[in-house]
Amino acid sequence: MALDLEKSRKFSTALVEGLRGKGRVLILSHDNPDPDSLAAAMALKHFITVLTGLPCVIAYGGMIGRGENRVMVRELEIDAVPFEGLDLDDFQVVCLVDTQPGTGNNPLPPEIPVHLVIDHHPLRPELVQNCRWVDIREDYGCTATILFEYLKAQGVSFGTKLATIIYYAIKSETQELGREWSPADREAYLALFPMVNNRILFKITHPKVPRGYFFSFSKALTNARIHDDLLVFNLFSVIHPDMVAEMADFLLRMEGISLVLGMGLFEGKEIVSLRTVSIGLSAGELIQKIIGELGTSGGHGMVAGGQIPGMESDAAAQRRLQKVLTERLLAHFNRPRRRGKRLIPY
Ligand SMILES: [Mn+2]
Repeated sequence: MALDLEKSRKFSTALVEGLRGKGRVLILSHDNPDPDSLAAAMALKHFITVLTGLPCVIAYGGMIGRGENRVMVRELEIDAVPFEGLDLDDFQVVCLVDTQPGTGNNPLPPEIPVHLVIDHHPLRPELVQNCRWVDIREDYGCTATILFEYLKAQGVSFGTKLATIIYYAIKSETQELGREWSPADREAYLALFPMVNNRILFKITHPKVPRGYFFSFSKALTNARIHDDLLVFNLFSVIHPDMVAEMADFLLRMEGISLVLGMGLFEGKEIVSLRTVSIGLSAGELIQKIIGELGTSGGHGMVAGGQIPGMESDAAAQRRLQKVLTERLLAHFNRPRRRGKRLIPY
């Protein structure tokens, strides 16, 4: 058995008992939420609503930008609201899914107490020491899989929409069980498959995208520099923050490239993305080394991201930052400090 139903039953039973009689619940995903964090939030909301009757609000920082995710939210009726504008005094319970307090990738001010954390990113003990319930499983490919376990362990039934949400989360987060998946993710994926609305799933995986999307492709290609098996690209300004990660995945397809570092500016914040196919390299640790004191970052083995606040929008500042990040990357691998070859020659 891959699913750890015993652990999930114990944890979720204690959670339900502790929540009884409390007031409104806030469920927060990470900034610019991806399908995994939205699915985990929706599943947690369903779980709490069914078992305790407490009202829940799902909120996020940043924006939902990627075409697939926008279709997912619309077609599967994900009722998440922007964090901005919420009054935190309205909530008695605060939950974080797919993120941890104070990591820099969620909108919660550090002084606000967090009661529940469910995540699969590397545990940062100092950040969760004051939280009452913590379930962090670093060996899981998806946070949504942990929530699937709670629903199963407690015998909570759910419909085709939530099944499709969790299924798509596992599909996209693990690239169809190809990247950083665990046996539990696989079991959840297979169990959900018969319940999925495949007509909606097709709409999600084939979204229409704005014209600006193709500008990003063009910029990613023309601004990419290759240092042997490393590729660095700079999108300068982007139409939404998820664009950087999407282009990083795209460029990682190139033969001979084992690692991609990308960056792009959105609303004064530099969004940095790192992708690698090298097993054994920790992308999460490497990005912390590269971004260092400039901002915040984190991630898993093959996928990581970071953000640098207060960036100037002019091209010169962008090039300076690109130089700094590239030099740190090259230094980590003991490579010579060169400008790198262009991906597309003039
Ligand atoms: Mn995740």
